Amino acid sequence: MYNWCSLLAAFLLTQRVGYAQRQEMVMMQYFEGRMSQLEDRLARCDRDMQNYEQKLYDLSKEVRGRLDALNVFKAEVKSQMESAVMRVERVERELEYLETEGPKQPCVEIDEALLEQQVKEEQQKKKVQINLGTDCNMALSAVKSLKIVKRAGDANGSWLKDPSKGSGKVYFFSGSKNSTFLEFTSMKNFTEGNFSQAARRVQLPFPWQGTGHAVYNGFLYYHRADTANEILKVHIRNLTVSDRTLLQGAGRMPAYSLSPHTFIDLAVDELGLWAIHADSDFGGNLVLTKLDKGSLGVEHTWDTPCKSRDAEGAFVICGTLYVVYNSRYGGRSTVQCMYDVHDTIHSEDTPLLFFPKRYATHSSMHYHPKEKLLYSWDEGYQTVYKLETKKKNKVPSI
Ligand SMILES: *[C@@H]1O[C@H](CO)[C@@H](O)[C@H](O)[C@H]1NC(C)=O
Ligand SMILES: *[C@@H]1O[C@H](CO)[C@@H](O)[C@H](O)[C@H]1NC(C)=O
Ligand SMILES: *[C@@H]1O[C@H](CO)[C@@H](O)[C@H](O)[C@H]1NC(C)=O
Ligand SMILES: *[C@@H]1O[C@H](CO)[C@@H](O)[C@H](O)[C@H]1NC(C)=O
Ligand SMILES: CC(=O)N[C@H]1CO[C@H](CO)[C@@H](O)[C@@H]1O
Repeated sequence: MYNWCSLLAAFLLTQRVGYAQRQEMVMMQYFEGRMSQLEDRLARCDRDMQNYEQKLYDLSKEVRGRLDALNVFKAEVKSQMESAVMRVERVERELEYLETEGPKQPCVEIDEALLEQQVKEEQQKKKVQINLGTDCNMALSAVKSLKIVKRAGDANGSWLKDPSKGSGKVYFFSGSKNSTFLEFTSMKNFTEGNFSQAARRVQLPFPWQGTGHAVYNGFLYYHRADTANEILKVHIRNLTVSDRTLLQGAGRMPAYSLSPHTFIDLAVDELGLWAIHADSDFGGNLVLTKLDKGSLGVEHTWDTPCKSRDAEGAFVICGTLYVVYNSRYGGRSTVQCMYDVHDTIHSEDTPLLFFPKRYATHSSMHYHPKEKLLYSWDEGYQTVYKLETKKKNKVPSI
């Protein structure tokens, strides 16, 4: 009984073991099947992936190709637009120049107007002398008319007058670097004279750079070429260097991004001599420095909020810096930033001041404090802007 029982148990056990073995094999087969299915899918996936990558690559190649074509097209359109604008601008200037060359001779009119003004100034001299320094509370209110006085010299350059008493001389700096310049005895000689004969050709002991020169009381102040920031004061008659100074912080970037040759711009106003430069340590903003006319010593320096980016020039009136902006292709110049060292004028409260002409590229602007004129250089044309001023609004400090 016991044996039979154990036999049965053994039989059942082997059955069970056999069953378990079969079960295992089935499972193994099942797993193998799944594995090979998965492997198949993986392989398919791989192929798909490669396909997909290839397609993506082809697509991006095509897109790149089209973008390139588009860029070429864009550049073409842009350059065509630019040259069209430039041509319009040229024709416009030629027309204006021819008009001024006409029988009415407005250049002479200017000269006469200036003479008249000078006579009046002579009469008012005493009054002016009392006012100077103590009561300089003028602000620019408008840039009025434009006169094209002459067409001479390079595309870039500068011309200016000596604003000190009794001098009507005109100084002419063609180009952006040279060691010579021309001196004319009067505006009349400049506009009418035989250009090569009327002028005195002055050869400086050291070359100048940029378009930011200033003349005052028979002295020329200029940025010495091939130095970072050396300013020279040279007596124009005997050509001796009477003073020199280094303008700290200047010379690492152009003062105005649209006039890349000028690193230091000098200006004369009712209060004296100023230097304008852009400082890369100061976000490329303009720095205004008051210099002593006599010794070139720095009297004071102001960091202004005015940017050098897209600026083409600047001038100072009664201690207020006016910065003129334009576009790279020449457009309508606008005073968009001012900085008043007396803190009575604020850019935010002042409307934009537009220049009268539509297309212009100014390589220099020099303010004449007595005449209230801006002597500027517009692609080889010597032009004069008449400025209108008003009394500064006394803003009560809060
Ligand atoms: C300097 O000016 C003279 C004429 O004014 C010109 O002939 C010469 O080429 C100029 N030099 C440079 C370096 O521009
Ligand atoms: C201007 O000067 C040049 C030489 O300096 C001379 O050849 C020319 O004839 C002069 N023109 C006039 C109108 O005097
Ligand atoms: C040049 O002129 C200035 C002003 O008249 C004078 O101070 C200076 O001594 C002169 N220099 C020479 C070398 O003649
Ligand atoms: C004049 O200056 C502009 C930059 O303001 C420059 O692109 C141009 O080449 C200059 N022209 C000459 C003749 O030097
Ligand atoms: C006042 C003066 O110097 N005038 C000069 C103007 O230019 C002519 C030559 O074009 C000279 O002969 C004059 O002397």
